Amino acid sequence: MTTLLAIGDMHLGRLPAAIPDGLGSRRQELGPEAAWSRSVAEAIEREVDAVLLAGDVVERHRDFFVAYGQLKAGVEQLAEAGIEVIAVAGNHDTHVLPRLASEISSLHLLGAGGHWQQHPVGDLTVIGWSFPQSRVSFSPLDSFPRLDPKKVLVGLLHCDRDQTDSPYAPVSSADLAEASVNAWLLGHIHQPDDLSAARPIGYLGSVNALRASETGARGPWLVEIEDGKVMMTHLPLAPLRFETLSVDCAEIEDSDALSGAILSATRERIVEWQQGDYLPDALGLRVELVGQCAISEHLPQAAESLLSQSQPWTEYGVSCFLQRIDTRTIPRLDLNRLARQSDPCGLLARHLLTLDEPDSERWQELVDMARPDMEAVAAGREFRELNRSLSDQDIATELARAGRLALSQLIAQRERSR
Ligand SMILES: [Mn+2]
Repeated sequence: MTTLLAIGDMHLGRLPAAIPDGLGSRRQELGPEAAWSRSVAEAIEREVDAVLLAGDVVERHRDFFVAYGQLKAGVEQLAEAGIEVIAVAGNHDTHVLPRLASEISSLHLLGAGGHWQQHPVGDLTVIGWSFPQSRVSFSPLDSFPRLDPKKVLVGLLHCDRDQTDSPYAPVSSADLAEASVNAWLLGHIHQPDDLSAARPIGYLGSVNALRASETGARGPWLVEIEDGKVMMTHLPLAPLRFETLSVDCAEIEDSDALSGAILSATRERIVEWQQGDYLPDALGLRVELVGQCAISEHLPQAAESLLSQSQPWTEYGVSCFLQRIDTRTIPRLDLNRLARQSDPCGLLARHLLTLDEPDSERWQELVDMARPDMEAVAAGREFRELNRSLSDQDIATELARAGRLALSQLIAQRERSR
């Protein structure tokens, strides 16, 4: 068996964003350098054959010395353990990575100057391509060699998938699928893909959360290759993690109860993670208050004051902090009574009742009607890195939320005009 540790966008030199003042002194130990040291330790512990870096290893050109020190220490430890390090350059480190590779002897740059290059590791071959300049508006796959590989071939590439006009090496999913590799390990987009398929193709994601919007598990991937089969496992060892936490406010009758509800939801989440092998050192919470709530209209203000007064706290050794709180609760409404009215409120109430029946034809009609508008929003530039497609259920949930808000506002308007 040949094993690899594959690392996505690392951005050495960047400090993690959205750390509260209370944890400011620990910023360094929550950043990319810490994620890199942990990955190095993991690679040595697991005795992998090689460590693969999918580009954007370094944040900027002027981070040469920072990256030199940090990368060199890790690469040398790996070399001592007999583990090779193979990297491709991305759009952030087009110039600095080749310079680092020429200074650090056991760091191999693959595909320099935009020429596909192969490198043997154990029973397999890694093939990669590096950015020749920081903007590349053509697909590197146009020049992918015609191969008839006898051994397992693993592709390593920094690229922008399915973004035709991108200046960062645009490639299409179809071209990726067509290339004669057993797996594509990609860099650039910070949201990791599901790589559990028999032929994994996708983004490794950032190795540590660099922004608060990078929610969910982050870390390197263990790649195990045996009998021609590729198996990938995400190792969420990032020191900093941001997480979306939905808190159901159905039982909350008083704004003082909000902090307790958030605390217990946080605890529950960490207990879940304790079943696995890794806990982050720090956890930034993006709380979403959801559900039907009796004091829905008071929650935004309660949330704002809670957020402004909050301090980091520790739960099972994890430093937790509130990064934001969004109120998405809906007022409690008696839909069955309202649905009998022959006015706009009645119509809206009937639609909302339909949205509770996902198996009905009318439910599908409502979802289909809303899809074009919602897809246009989801495709917007600001959401692109989320790499998210909308399911019918996503649309129905959003329609129900918007509908309930509109309905409660209609009722409030009518009561005011009485
Ligand atoms: Mn990039």
